[in-house]
Amino acid sequence: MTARFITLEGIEGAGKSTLAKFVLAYLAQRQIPGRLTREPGGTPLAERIRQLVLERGAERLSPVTETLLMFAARDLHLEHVIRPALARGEWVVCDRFTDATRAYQGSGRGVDSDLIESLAAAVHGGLAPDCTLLLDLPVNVGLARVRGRAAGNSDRFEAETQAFFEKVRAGYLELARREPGRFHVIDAAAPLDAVEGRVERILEDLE
Ligand code: T5A
Repeated sequence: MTARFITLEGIEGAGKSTLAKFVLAYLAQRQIPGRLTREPGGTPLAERIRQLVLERGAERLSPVTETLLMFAARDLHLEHVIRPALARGEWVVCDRFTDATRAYQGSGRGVDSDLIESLAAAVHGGLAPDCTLLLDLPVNVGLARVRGRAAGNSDRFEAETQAFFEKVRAGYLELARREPGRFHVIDAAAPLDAVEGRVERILEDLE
């Protein structure tokens, strides 16, 4: 069976991590080798870059610096985890990938899309996800889920304004509109069993 590259995207609290575990369990049940990973992160050094971009430090990160750090982490992740796993025939399930940079740094922060696309071409060339599950939900619902959990310890992104996340959400929906063959937009405000049922049907079609 051909290896697949599946990404999960959406704003904060959409349920990506919860669903990523469901996808892994689905694969395991069918004896399909699966590898769960995330961005930014996925390798020891990329996880250190993750810390840098998420922590609320004293020094401001410009939108361009943020973009470069995301791609630096992605380059490490591709070299040490994603490409080797796909080459071994494993299905890679990745919690966020370049669409997150397009939505957060591009639509959210206003970074030039030409810069983002030229970095994407340099870092992963023709490699793109086979399937992207976009978990879409109203911003206030997603933020209520994560802010309840964070209890005052929100990271640099979680502390952003509602207006920022509205731009990110709109950016994601625009990406999905442009690539309907790759994206599946899922109502993530629905009960978890309904979300899982929808994802199961999508995965059956991918096998
Ligand atoms: N980033 C990342 C960029 O800006 N650019 C990039 O290029 C990349 C790669 C990473 C941050 O980095 C930014 C975006 C992010 O801000 P992260 O930890 O990957 O951070 O992302 P978060 O979105 O912050 O992760 P969260 O854990 O907050 O959200 P998830 O994973 O979407 O949500 P999850 O699964 O943890 O669920 C949240 C809560 O909701 C419940 C869960 O039980 C949990 O309590 N839940 C549901 N409740 C009701 N109904 C459902 N259907 C539910 N699904 C989940």
